[in-house]
Amino acid sequence: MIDLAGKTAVVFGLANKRSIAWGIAQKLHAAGATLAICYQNERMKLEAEGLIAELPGASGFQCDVSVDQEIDALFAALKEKYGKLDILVHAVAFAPATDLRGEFINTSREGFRTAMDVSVYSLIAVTRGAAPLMTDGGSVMTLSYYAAEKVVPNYNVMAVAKAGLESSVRYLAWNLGSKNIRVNAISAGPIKTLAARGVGDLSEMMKSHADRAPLHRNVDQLEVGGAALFLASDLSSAITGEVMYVDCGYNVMGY
Ligand code: 0WE
Repeated sequence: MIDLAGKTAVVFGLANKRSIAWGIAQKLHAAGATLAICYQNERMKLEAEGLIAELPGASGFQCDVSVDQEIDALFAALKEKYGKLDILVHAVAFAPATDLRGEFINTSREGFRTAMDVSVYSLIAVTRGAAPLMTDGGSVMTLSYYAAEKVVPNYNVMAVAKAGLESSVRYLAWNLGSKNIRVNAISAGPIKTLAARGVGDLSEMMKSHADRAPLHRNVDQLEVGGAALFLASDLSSAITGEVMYVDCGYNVMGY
């Protein structure tokens, strides 16, 4: 079993029990990590704190990753409480709903800016906050999706953001390698989360994903959590800058 006793992890992106962040938090907690779990705002607080209370020793923090002062305040609080960080999980994305349907050519400047800011720049910003606390090295991970490299109708501006996110993973890996901080992405198959709920034909997409994938099923949040646990642990000590697929093999198919 992987043992993360004595390791501290900060997790961004908890909204509810369907969040990928929650699947990852549960797995890291079961391995013995101390958890700091972040939710976006007051609106998310009640539900998030209810979940966090299920994990003994875990603490909740409010942090909107699109606001620099909130990131600064969060890492000051984490430094005060834990002294050191080992693991960072970034499970945050957002694009305006109007830009996730219809014609890509009509992507708005504001939608593009928002998608890049919330879904890509935030990884750079939180990694910058965490790096000085990762004094024994560390593992940073984010969540991506196959549409970063092949067209998935309607994913639109989020696909451009995920491509930028995967590139940011490589540049952060290169930047932080000398500090023994590894940076990777998990490219998860489609999962019914709050973020995916607004997607019109998601059920149909998931069915076709299950049909075509070598394992003939969909992935769940805890399976993404299992891969995150591996990336958080020393078992992955030579893996950085990588995009790891947790998609039941969907991405290997050509037809
Ligand atoms: O990354 C995602 C979800 C990203 C997402 C979803 C929303 C919906 C509600 C980001 N921002 C928003 N903003 C909203 O207002 N996925 C991988 C799930 C997903 O989203 C899709 C998909 C899939 C799969 C959007 C269109 C087509 C397929």
